[in-house]
Amino acid sequence: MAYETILVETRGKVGLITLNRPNALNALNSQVLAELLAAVEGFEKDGTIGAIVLTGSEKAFAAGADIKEMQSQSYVDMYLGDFFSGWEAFTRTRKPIIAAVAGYALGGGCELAMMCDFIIAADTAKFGQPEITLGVMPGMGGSQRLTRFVGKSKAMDMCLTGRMMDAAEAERAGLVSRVVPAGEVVEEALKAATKIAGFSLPSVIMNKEAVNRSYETTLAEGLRFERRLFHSMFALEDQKEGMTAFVEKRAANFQNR
Ligand code: CO8
Repeated sequence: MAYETILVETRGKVGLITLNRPNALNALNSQVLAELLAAVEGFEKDGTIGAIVLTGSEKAFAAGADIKEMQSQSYVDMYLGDFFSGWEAFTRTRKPIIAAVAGYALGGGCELAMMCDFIIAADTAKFGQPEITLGVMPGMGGSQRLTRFVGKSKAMDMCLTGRMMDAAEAERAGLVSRVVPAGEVVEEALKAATKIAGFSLPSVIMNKEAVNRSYETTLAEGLRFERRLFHSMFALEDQKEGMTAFVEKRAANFQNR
């Protein structure tokens, strides 16, 4: 598929997707959604890929959903079209996706970063849910995911005032996992993704599934779920290889089986 709004590359075992609508600060429209989903699906099916990095430009990861696309939509258009519900498919991706965020991650851009498994931020990153300034509210998970990441007080502050959070505040608040100098953010994310892609893929996917489950269930159920997955890992050849390699004091050679 020829893409017009994203760039898609591979770096070893890592799939790299770059949002590429520079004239609109990578605003997310229906075409971006369709192309991004197709690219992610391609990497899901590609047995040589173990992790994915999603990034934007130095100025903007993404400055939100495309306001110009939404501006004249009616309630019925939005409701019958189930506008942007397709983004849910993005969150069903099994391989890990790291967001490498520089510049603006606003509205849907912040929400897209939060749909990834973790966020590595450049020190230039700015996060925000400014929808209130447009007379609306977050519509791709901002009110729900941001609250889980940073707690009620800060999420309320962000959603109700529309103010931006810089990278240092985002790291303090737990929104991002690390902050690196501008210019190094993609390399840092690729390094992390390459490390992940070197592990056993079944174990990577189960780790991701278990952490995500903690958002959806009680502690007791989550612990039971984790234990069941843990037990099942002893059916993996990679468990034998990983533990044998440790005992034999050598590097593990995982076969993803
Ligand atoms: N949508 C469309 N175009 C945009 C967007 C956007 N979100 N953001 C920037 N652009 C365009 C500008 O219109 C401008 O285009 P043009 O040159 O043709 O006028 C170009 O990108 C450059 O932008 P600026 O000139 O504004 O650049 P500045 O450096 O002056 O400002 C800002 C950068 C501060 C990021 C500014 O562009 C801005 O405030 N952008 C809008 C941020 C925003 O409000 N985002 C939230 C959008 S709403 C949303 O995301 C809702 C998600 C849920 C939807 C799901 C529904 C179910």
